[in-house]
Amino acid sequence: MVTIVQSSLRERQHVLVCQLANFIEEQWQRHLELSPYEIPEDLGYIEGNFEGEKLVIENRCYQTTQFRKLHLELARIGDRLDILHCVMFPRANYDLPIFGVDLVGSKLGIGAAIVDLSPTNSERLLSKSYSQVLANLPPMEFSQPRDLPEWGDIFSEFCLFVRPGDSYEEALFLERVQQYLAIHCQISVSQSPISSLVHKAQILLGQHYYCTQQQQNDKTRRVLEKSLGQAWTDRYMRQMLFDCPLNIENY
Ligand code: BLA
Repeated sequence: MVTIVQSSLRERQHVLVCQLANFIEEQWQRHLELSPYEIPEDLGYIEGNFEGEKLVIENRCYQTTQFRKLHLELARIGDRLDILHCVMFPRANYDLPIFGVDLVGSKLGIGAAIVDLSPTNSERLLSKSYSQVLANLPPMEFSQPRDLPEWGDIFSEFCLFVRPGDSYEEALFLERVQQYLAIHCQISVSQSPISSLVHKAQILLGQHYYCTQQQQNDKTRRVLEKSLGQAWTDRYMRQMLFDCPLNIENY
């Protein structure tokens, strides 16, 4: 049993980042039984500097029966960029989608807000238990929807990617993430583990593909490389953000 301790970084971040971080941890504590997760050495709390601008990264990771890794990352670059990144990686014996959310904010507001429940099974389709509930959520209108990049074929039809136009749309986005996460936590704890080795291998390959595609996000890479250099960024993206061991023992 793990108790989550509040962090200080989020209090200095964009209000939507802070609200979402608090909500994610509250849901994790409420629905899941969290165990500690060992973060690779020196990748938990990071400080970097580039041309006098400070980069701070704070990582929280847990594991549960259903999830090999729950990851919440908060980052701040100088006083110009605020980032929330969260991914829930299921274990190979649970046929569950990957919940992912990314918020990128600047002084001008949140420029990118994306949330999805991404299927990683061989058909790359969400199961009925998910798609029926998600399809029945009340529709939401955003003034500035954004187009997914080329590597974004991993996302589902329910992926929401927008630039929230004002604080009303920020609140609307928060509500959507809350709905996706609550649905995901509820369904995942009611699922039975699978035993078929073939099925597990398919899930593992699906996760591997998800991670390979996410590693192609040049915008994330560029931001990190500027403060922390190319070699470090590569290791961080492969080992911390989107690690995907192909060894079934690690799930
Ligand atoms: C976009 N991610 C971005 C952008 C930046 C980051 C600077 C560009 C913002 C914009 O176009 O307005 C930066 N994101 C980061 C950094 C970290 C981070 C530095 O998480 C971590 C240290 N990204 C994810 C997850 C998803 C995701 C989990 O980490 C989705 C579930 C998506 N981010 C995502 C997408 C884009 C993005 C789709 C837009 C990319 C594009 O338009 O090319």
